[in-house]
Amino acid sequence: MKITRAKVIVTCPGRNFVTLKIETDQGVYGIGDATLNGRELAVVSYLEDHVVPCLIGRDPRRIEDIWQYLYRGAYWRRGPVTMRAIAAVDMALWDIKAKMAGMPLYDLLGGKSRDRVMVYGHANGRDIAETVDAVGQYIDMGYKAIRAQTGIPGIKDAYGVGRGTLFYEPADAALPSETGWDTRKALNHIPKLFDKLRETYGFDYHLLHDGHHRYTPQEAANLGRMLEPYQLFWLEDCTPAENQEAFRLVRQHTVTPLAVGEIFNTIWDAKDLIENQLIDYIRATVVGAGGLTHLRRIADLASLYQIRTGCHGATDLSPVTMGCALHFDSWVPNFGIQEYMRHAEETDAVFPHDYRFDDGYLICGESPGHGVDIDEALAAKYPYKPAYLPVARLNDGTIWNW
Ligand code: KDG
Ligand code: MG
Repeated sequence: MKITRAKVIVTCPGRNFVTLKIETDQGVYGIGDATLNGRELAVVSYLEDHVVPCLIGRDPRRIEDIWQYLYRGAYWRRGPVTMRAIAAVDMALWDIKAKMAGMPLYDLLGGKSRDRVMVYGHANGRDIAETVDAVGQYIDMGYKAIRAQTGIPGIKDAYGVGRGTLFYEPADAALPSETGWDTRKALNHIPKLFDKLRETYGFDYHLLHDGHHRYTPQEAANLGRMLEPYQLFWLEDCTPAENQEAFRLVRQHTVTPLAVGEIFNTIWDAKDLIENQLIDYIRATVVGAGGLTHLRRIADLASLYQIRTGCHGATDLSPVTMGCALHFDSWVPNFGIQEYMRHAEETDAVFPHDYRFDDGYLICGESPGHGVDIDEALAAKYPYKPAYLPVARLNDGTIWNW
């Protein structure tokens, strides 16, 4: 069996996506996601110029060998561009193998460990009242877990507050827009949001919050401690994790569960966090961390320390990643939760898929492979549109973490 062709498809049905389609001499094809928000065309070039030529003629069944070939063989390891390209190839190859086997992907991974996958939605509002209302709308839709973000008085466009209350799309302009940050104001305001949420909806629902790397370790520890009375499911990305040791300080001061990893590329980004039990949830996902082949390794290491998974699932991760993540979530023994930001209708139309939402859970389909396809004719109707993530600045103009 041989790979005969690999095609990179760029489309913008509501937002940009980069998709890899690998075709074989046996008529079976596989689909992978390679989207890197705000830096899409770098991955397109990496794939078209440096990966696709090396794939033609290879046996697509040798998933592990091809992964190692692209990772070790390039000499230049790791990094978001490299690992997204590898992830796209890996997803497509698992898709091909599962289609050949006539199995849904979760069966090939080892079979289901659960019937359905608990997801969390992203509720936001310009102020506390709007966010409380948005959380209520998620509860009405059946969600058991909701991440709550709110506008903060005196901060221009705080993270997580988008157009409308149930939809969030951070890549919003042809050049990066500028948002603000002020930790003092955030520390004053965020606990009030969770106080109101618990007062309104009680303690039966899981509540989450994303700090989006804005706090220093000491500030994050302070926030974690102030949020303890509200029993969060997790506090996400409370401080940057390039220095994995930073989480020790946060950990020492709060029992609020900690989650991190949406920008991690490999197991090396998480090794110290996991081995020292500095986090409770690892948020790496299929497209970010080198595909299913590598994500499995991260999850297995985490399982030794009772750390559970919580895959990133924002709108910039295409339905292809969501499909793969759901097969992974259905199988992985140490599953925690899955993020689920709904895609625009145009996105769903370009990527026909067999997963479905039911009462706060996503359920992956039974069709062979990962269950997500691409309608190429429809995709061609939505040309690429440059869109950047914003940057954040402090009041004095200093660039801050985003
Ligand atoms: O591309 C960046 C987004 O995926 C990110 O800002 C969303 O933090 C995010 C999340 O947790 O979904
Ligand atoms: Mg996040």
